[in-house]
Amino acid sequence: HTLSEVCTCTLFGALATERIQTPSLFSVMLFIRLFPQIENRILEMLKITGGTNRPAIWIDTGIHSREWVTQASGTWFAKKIVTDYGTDPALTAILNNMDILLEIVTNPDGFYYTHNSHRMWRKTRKPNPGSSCVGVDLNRNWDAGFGGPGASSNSCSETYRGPSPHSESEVKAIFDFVKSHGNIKAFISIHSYSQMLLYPYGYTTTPVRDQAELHSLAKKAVEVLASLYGTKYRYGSTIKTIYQVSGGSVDWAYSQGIKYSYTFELRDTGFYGFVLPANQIIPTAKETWLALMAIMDHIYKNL
Ligand code: 0X9
Ligand code: ZN
Repeated sequence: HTLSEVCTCTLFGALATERIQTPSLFSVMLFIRLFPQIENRILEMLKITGGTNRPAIWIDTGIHSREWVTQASGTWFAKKIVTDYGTDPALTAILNNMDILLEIVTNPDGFYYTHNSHRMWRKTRKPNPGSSCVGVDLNRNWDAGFGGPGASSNSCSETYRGPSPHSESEVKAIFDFVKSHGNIKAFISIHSYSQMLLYPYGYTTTPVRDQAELHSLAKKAVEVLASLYGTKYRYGSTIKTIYQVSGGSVDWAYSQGIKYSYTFELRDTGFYGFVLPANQIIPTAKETWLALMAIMDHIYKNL
């Protein structure tokens, strides 16, 4: 699976703005890096750029297909970015120096399945050879403590890690992209639910070298998030704050030298869980955006 750059589109022109305002956002959003998966759907990444060869912020949503508020929030972020560029001075400064890369439907086969068969589906939809159980947990398939506790070797498990690191095409595509890009400053993976902001590691209690900075930036981000509606987030390392996770994407990203590697767990804390009511989508996106801006602003000021 190679990544072909179909189009590097600036979003600061009328074309993209127009496209992003159409009602069926998912189908029209651009734009680079397309390749077939098991059900021949494509992966799409929105690259928001105002120049060439810029450092970039990576944001993925929907790696777990049932976490619907994440894909919806990612869509809202895309619109927010193109709307606020040129108006919001902080965002404008960020985008004058950095790209934002948004992969909104990171698990398209799973996402389709949650709409048509099984709302609570989490994994991919690739059949596992020799098993009647389908799919791999894309957040256990990375080369970061792969095979250790905090993931399963059982293909029927919800946290099945897959046969080997980066065995899944959805993961390999991001792996190849991040490696070849070479200048990604932040890797932010957005999940739901739990209301947490997590930094590495998930697979070991050994603190990361940048723990102090990642911790204080997380504190700042959750404070600004709470300032809008009072939504309270816990924050800290994955293993100490949520549970042990091996083969997680942000642990891998950190191992690649991407210091600002964070996982968000959006609303709520379990009352509605994955089936968050629609009237909470925009409030969730708005408060999360404030936290993302705090992180991006910090990165921009420390470039
Ligand atoms: O278990 C997960 O993958 C995440 N929680 S969820 O309920 N959305 O499934 C937490 C992952 C946190 N961390 C890492 N990627 N290390
Ligand atoms: Zn998740």
